Amino acid sequence: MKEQQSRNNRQQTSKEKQLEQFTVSNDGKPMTTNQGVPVSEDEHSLKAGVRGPTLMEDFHFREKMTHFDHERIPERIVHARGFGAHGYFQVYESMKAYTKAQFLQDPEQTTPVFVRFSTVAGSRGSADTVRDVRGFAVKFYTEAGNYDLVGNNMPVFFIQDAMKFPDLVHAVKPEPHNEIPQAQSAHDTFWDFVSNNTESAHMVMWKMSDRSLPRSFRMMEGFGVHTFRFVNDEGRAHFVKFHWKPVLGMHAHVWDEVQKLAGKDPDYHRRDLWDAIESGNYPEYELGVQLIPEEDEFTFDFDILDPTKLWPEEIVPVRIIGKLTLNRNTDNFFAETEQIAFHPGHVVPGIDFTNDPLLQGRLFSYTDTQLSRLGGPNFHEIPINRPVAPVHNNQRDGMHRMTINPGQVSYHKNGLAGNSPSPVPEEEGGYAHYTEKVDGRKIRERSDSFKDHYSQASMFWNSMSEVEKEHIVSAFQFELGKVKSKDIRQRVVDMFANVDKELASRISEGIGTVSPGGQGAASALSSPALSMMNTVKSPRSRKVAVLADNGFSEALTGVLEQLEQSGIIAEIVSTKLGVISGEAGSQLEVQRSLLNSDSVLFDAVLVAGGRQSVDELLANPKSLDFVKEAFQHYKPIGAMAEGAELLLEPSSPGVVVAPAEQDSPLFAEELIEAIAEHRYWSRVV
Ligand code: HDD
Repeated sequence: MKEQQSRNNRQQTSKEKQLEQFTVSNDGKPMTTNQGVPVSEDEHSLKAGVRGPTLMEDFHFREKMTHFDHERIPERIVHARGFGAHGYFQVYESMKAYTKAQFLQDPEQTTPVFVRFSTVAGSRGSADTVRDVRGFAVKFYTEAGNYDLVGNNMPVFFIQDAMKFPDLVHAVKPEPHNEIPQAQSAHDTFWDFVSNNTESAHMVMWKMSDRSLPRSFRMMEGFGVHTFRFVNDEGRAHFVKFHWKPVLGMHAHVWDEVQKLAGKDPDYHRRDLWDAIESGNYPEYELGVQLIPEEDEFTFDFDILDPTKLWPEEIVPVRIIGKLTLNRNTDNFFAETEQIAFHPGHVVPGIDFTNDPLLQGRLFSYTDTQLSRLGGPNFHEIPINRPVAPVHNNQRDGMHRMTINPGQVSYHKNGLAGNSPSPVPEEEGGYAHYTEKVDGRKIRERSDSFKDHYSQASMFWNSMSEVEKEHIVSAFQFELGKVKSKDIRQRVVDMFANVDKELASRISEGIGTVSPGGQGAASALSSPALSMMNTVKSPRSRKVAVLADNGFSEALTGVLEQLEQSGIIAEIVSTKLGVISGEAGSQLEVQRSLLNSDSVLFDAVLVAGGRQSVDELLANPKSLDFVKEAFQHYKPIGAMAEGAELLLEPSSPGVVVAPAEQDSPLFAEELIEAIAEHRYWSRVV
């Protein structure tokens, strides 16, 4: 509702205006066939007699059924499950010195965007919270054409050459003979691939880390991964890496929690994004760039074009240059989120490629896949894919062509149409590729500078806090514990001894392998920016379950007000749906019953005081489980007065107790602080 109002109040972006031309509402309209013929009846097929067969001439039935029969299109080969939203991007300061990209020049200008977040391995109907990399794909509808930044929530990748992408994907997807397991890498073929392709070591460390278990799409980083080029209007280039930094900070779930969430709410992440936007909690991410002048290409002890390497932020600082805000949900999931087609090759003047062999291969794959997914070469005409910049060329025909190009001429050069459409010189905005000098023999080989597979994997491990290390070890143990082949398990453990001996022996302890050989840590480097512990903390839009029942203490109302003021979303959870009354008669609407709720759906729990309310809750074992599980997932817990009777460990870190009612404003403040903290890892569970 809030969102609907703000949609109407604010100015539409150029993309929204364009989409509006294709938006058709059925509200209050008479029903027609696809030919516009009014339909008089829509429940019965046309039959020869009420008990007779359906007639061939029933065009309405045939049309309705034919359309239905063809409603599905192939899902994306990877990143099949995703969720998107509209928004806008604004640069903080002109980047003219580095790039002529039109949308990065003017802080006054806003550029419409569409963002699609995704998991990688699972199919369209799989759960949101599985352990996986998350896609973070942004389409900027700039005035100089569409620019797609098709990234992930991790800054490196499993492989160095696109030639191996089909192999990687075949290995991680469900095994082909029985299509098991869904949306998981915890199986033999994935780990067989890893142990035979050691370039994956660094990315596997990220995948086994908490980065794979984001609390929300709104609370994860994004990365362009590859090294791209910024080119300015003097033709000077800088190597550039792109970062998205969430304003709410980076936060993760715990493993036990995501597994439960996959059953309790498989739509957890998409629901979170949808609800946040509907309630005006617009997700925000700052855009950061790391820049390296061309002349410094070879001054690092890693190859800056290797996609299994990041540029440590402590060596090449991230410069924050703008902000992305997501402020509108889709009107139709299929038309927008499913049909959007991203491509790393959709670049605009001022942004160019490098010779990263993974990027080079991607430049082929993305258009190619849309041909079968979206049914032909005209997918750029689907409303969500249309640039807001005008499109004029001599391309014609093809499946589902929508544009009507009048006139006799569809070739270049021509004399009949004054040689139009005419190419645009570079000085006037035409895209001209960066004139990098390239020289070499044709060869199927990898550069020697790509051969260090372990240093940065070690750096990642060295940069983790003890808690994060513990999570990584148990992730490896979980995944490898599901691998049937003992040989594969052993190979993986031996491989990761090259990252860190302690890591490998800790993994080994849990999975029946022998303590590893290998050379030990490949690097002593560390990069504090890689740890999720050093992130922004905010209570905004965190969800708190308020356990209460009839007879709750009236102090609750004031606490709820304070929570709301700090942007926290409190939901009343009780034994039954309906309305509950406080000790002095105030009333609260119950949003969820204990039956259809669970602590994994919340960031924190607050138990209200009041003798009668607490007795009702104590009589229901689900409420005790609720609090216990939140405790085991390290979540902040608050309890008011008698509410503390539901706590097992009232004096643990992150457990805030209000012994007396007059303390409630202070209690609320402490609770809000605890909620911002996210998790209390020092708690013994
Ligand atoms: Fe990819 C989809 C990200 C390597 C081939 N990829 C896809 C999406 C994201 C990424 C976010 C989903 C886009 C959407 O929401 O529609 N991919 C990456 C990143 C990579 C990467 C960050 C490494 C740095 N991808 C990669 C390689 C290839 C592909 C090396 C093949 C050579 N990716 C595809 C694809 C997909 C795709 C098969 C499936 C659906 C689509 O493109 O539109 O073409």
